[in-house]
Amino acid sequence: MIPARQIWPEDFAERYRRLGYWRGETFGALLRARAAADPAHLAVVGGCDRWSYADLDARADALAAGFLRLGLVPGERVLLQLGNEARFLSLVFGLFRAGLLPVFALPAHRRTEIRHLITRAEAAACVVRDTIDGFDHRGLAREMRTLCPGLRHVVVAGDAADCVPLDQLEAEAPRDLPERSPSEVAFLQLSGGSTGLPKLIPRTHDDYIYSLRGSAAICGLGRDSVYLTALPAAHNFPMSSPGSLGTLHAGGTVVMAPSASPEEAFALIARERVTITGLVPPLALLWAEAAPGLPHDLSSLKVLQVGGAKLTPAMARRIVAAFGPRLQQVFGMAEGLVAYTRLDDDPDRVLETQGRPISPDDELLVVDPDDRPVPPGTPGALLTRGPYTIRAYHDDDAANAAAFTPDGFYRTGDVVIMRPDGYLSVQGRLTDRINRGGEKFSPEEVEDHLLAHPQVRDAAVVSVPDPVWGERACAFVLPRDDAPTARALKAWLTERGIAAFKIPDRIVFVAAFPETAVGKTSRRDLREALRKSLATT
Ligand code: OOB
Repeated sequence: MIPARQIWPEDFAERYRRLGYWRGETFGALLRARAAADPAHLAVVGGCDRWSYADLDARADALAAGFLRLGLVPGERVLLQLGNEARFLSLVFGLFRAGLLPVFALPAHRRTEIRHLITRAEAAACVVRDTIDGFDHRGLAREMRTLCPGLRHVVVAGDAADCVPLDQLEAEAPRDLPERSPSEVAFLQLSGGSTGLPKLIPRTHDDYIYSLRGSAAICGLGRDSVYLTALPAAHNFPMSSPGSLGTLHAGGTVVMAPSASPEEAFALIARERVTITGLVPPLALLWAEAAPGLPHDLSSLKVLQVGGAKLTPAMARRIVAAFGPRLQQVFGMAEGLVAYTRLDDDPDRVLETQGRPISPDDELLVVDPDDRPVPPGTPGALLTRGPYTIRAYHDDDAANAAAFTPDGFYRTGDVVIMRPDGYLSVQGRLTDRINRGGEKFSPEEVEDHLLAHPQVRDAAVVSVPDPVWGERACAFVLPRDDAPTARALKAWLTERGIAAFKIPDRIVFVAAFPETAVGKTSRRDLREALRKSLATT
C-alpha cells in the first residue's frame, strides 16, 4: 500500500507553525475537547437523529473501535458513500480517531467513479448507505468486492443483507487508541478533475483544521451557529468552508438536509433556526425563486453562501433581492485555497467578486502562459501556495508534474483578475473541464465512453453557457452509417456506470467536424470550433 503523504518543505512548515496556523491539533482531539466543554449541546441533527457533542464523541469512539476490530489497520483507506445524514459525521470522526483515511465519494458516483476511487486509494473497506434516492449502493459496493480484490469489507448503513451492518460497528466498546499525529494525512478528498477521473487530495489534520478555524472566523461562527448541509456532505465546500466541520470546530450545530429542495430545506431552516448554509449557483437561484411563494420563516438565516461555480453579478442581485443582504461568495477548491467575500464588505465586492483568501500567507500569482505575472487588473492564470494548499496529489506523478510549479505553487486552472483591493474576479478556466453548476468533470472522460459505442465514429464534448447551470455539456457525435438515437446514447452512458451529472444535456449529430478544425490535432481546438459552430446556429 502506498502511504498517503503531504509534505511541505521544512522552512514552510516551520513558518506555518510559528505563525500559529498549524497548532498541532487533530480531529480526534478537537471533538474530544468540544465534547468535554459542552457535552449536552446539540452537535448534529439528521433525520430522526439529534446528537449532542457527548453523543457524537461516544459514537466516534465506538466506530473507531469497530473498524479496528474488523482488522483494518491505521493508514488504510475507507471509501464513504452516504447521504446527508448524522452518521456521516460520526463515521468521519470515528475513522479519523482510528487513523483510517476516509475517501469522500459523492452519492452521484457510479460504478466507473467508485471503482476508480477504490483502486487509486487502495481502499480496504467501503461504507455505503443501502439505497439513496432509489439507487442501490449496497449492490454497487458488492460488485466492487469482486472487481477490486483489495476491498476486504463492505459496511452498510441500513439494510446490510450479507454485508457488515454499520450498527455492528457502532455497538463496539470503545478502546484506548493512540493519538494521531497532526501532520499526518487525515483523509483523501477528490479533485474536480481536469483530465480523466478525480485525483486524490491528501489533506492533513494541521492544514485542514487551520482552514476550518479561518473559515469559521470569517463567517462569524460560534456556539449558536446552525449550519445546514444542503449540498452533498462529502464535498469540500459544505464540509469545510466553513461547512459541517467548521461548525463543529466552532461548537455550533450541524443540520443535515437529506434534500436541497426549497420545500424541504426551508422547513428545516425554520424548524432548526438555521443561521448559515452554502449552495451552488443553480440551487441558490432555485431557492430565490421559491422563497416568496413559500410560507416558511427564514429570518434566522444570517449568511447565504454561494460558491463552487461562477455567480454572475446579475444572479447575485436576484439572490440578494430574495434573501436580503446576507449573500457571501465563496471561491474555493478541494486542493486548498478558499476565498470569501467578508460579511461587512460593501455591496460592490459582494456582488462583483469572489472574495479574498482566508490567510495572509496564501500566496497568489496571476500569470501569463509563461508563468510571468500579468499587470494588475489583467486576466491571467491563478497559481497559489499556502498553509492549507496541497503540494502534491496522492500517487500521481504525471498529474503532479502538470499541476504544480517547481517551487510548489498549485496551478488552479482558473483564469482570474486580481483587483487592487486584493479581491478576485473569476473569469473562466484554462482547461476544458466542465463545471455544471458546481459539479465538475472532464470532457475526455465522457468522450471515451461515447467512443466505446459501436455506432460512434468520433465524439467531442464541449461546455455551452447556460443561464441557470452556468455551463452544460453538449456532445457532438459523428455517427457510423446507422446512427444511434440521442436517447440510446444517453442510456449507453448510464449503463457505463457514470454519474448522471456527466451525461450531456444535449447530443448533436454531425456529418463532419467543422472545416476550421480539420487537420487540427488538439481536442481543445476541435472543441472550441464546435462550441463556436453552436453559437452561430
Ligand atoms: C469547490 O471545490 P472543487 O474542488 O469542487 O472545485 C474547484 C473549482 C475551482 O478551481 C473553480 O474552477 C471552481 O471550482 N469554482 C468557482 C467558484 N468556486 C469554485 N468558479 C467560479 N466562482 C466560484 N465561486 O468548488 C469549492 C471548494 C471549497 C469552497 C467552495 C468551492
